[in-house]
Amino acid sequence: STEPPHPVQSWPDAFAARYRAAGHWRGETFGAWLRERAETHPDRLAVIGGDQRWTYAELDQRASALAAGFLNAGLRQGDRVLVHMPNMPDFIAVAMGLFRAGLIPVYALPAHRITEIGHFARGSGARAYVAAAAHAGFDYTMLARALQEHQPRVEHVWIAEPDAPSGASAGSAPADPFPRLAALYDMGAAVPASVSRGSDVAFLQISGGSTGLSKLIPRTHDDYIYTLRESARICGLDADAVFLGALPIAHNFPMSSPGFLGTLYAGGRVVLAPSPDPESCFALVERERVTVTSLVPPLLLQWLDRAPASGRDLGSLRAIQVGGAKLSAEIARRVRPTLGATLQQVFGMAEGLVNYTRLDDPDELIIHTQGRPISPDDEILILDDEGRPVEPGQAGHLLTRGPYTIRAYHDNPSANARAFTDDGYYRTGDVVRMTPEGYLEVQGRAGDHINRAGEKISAEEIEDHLLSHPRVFDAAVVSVPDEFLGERSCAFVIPKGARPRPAELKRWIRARGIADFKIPDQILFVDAFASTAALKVSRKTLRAQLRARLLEQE
Ligand code: J2J
Repeated sequence: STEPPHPVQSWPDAFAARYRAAGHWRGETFGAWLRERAETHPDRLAVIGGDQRWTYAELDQRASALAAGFLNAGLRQGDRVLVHMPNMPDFIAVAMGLFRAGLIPVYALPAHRITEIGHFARGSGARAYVAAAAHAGFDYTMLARALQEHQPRVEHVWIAEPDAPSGASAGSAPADPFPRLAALYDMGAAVPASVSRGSDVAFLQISGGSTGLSKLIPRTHDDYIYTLRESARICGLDADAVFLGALPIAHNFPMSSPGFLGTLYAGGRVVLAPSPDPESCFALVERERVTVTSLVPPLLLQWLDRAPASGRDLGSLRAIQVGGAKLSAEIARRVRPTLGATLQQVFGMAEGLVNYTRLDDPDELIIHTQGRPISPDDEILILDDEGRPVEPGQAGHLLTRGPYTIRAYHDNPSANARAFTDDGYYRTGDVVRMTPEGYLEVQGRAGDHINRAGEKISAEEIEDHLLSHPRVFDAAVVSVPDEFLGERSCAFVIPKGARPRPAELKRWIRARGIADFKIPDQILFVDAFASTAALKVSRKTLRAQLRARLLEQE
């Protein structure tokens, strides 16, 4: 028998009432709005990827067919399901199918490996795992096998096959024993458009994890759909919008700001790129007349470098959204002249708060700021180290609460005690200043995570992996400015006895089953961390000292 999902600590009644009265929360659900769209414009294209082109009617049918399939297999409303898929149409069918059945997707990134997936499975109590067979040279069926060995609660595994030319797989039976996602589709099943209420948790998103391991973020239909509706409006999306999913769409940014979900909400068209590589994306922009996409700064740099000589017609692009990490003004300035589209800076977080520069803002704001909040009910505090509001225009710690910022992580009291104030503000860990116009400029970060090209890495998590090596006495991981990645990771290691080779340590960490982007870019050996006079420094101070030492040397 299944346990009910952990109760979610949500907004106090007075706040919820206010957000409903303001029209932010409307009791809409994912399952219901997809059905509505499919009824109003059944033949309009919704999802394009690989050799698939699905209309809204087809997407809606697929969502119902999968909802029926999941329930037939024995899953029950409220059960959590790990979704581990790259950009492929089935990702969207699975997400919509789970929503429709009242099942709770837990989104993992394609780069995640067994250690992270095991952690999400434990934390969410997931009963099922849906993955692509293989992607970017990695075999996810092996991961599925290891997962079921370690987490017997994960009773079900379904594997999605990427498109194969028809007949190609005929003779070759799959090597793994797992049922195929394709066999789960119960086409023609009669399924209600939605079994959920607006206030129900719709899915669990994964936090960047500033300290320790990633936390699970419960998002409700009401709060997330509010961000989709407003994001689509702020980004000018309508039925003519063609959104290119270039980043992995499991990321909160290309999922919801406005991302593929905001595009579908607005009745537009989603084009999925299997890889963010500029050449393959440019080909899709030209072929599908893409109007908008979302990029992280290093990817934007590649687009800017390669667009002029690509020979592709990129004239359909109207807006290029950039977020996930700080964009420098120099690069921001190149967007319009090179790509012929408006830059939109996006500063958001999976926990909630999202800021946008508006498309018609003066260049000054578009180039130099990370935008202003979505909602008039987003409350922003900028505090000094003692917790007092800073003077206007000064930098400080950003705290926020509002109609789409969570009040607590999923089932994690100790993280909640650190991350939320008593009156419900989320401590973002970001250091910002506010301009006289009310726009935010991200100055840096108080926490010790590394923002590597938009991927967040917890220093602590990687230190723990290093410490598991028999020849590592101590380790400290820090971020270092990097011209291309924004930041890269550097591990300082005190060896125990003979010094291991850096390549050996990297192999060791990789073999522990974690995402590649978390493997330190650089490993430096030192005899000691701090002078003996300062034996008892905090981990945070230590990391700051090591970072300073490294920057002095460069
Ligand atoms: C500087 N730092 C930024 C920016 C995020 C939209 C856009 C991004 C995310 C995201 C998201 C930044 N400049 N423009 O979920 O819906 C850093 C901050 C922030 C953290 C959140 C969305 N945009 N950041 O990146 O949950 O440090 O969400 O707190 O992955 O990324 O990371 P994440």
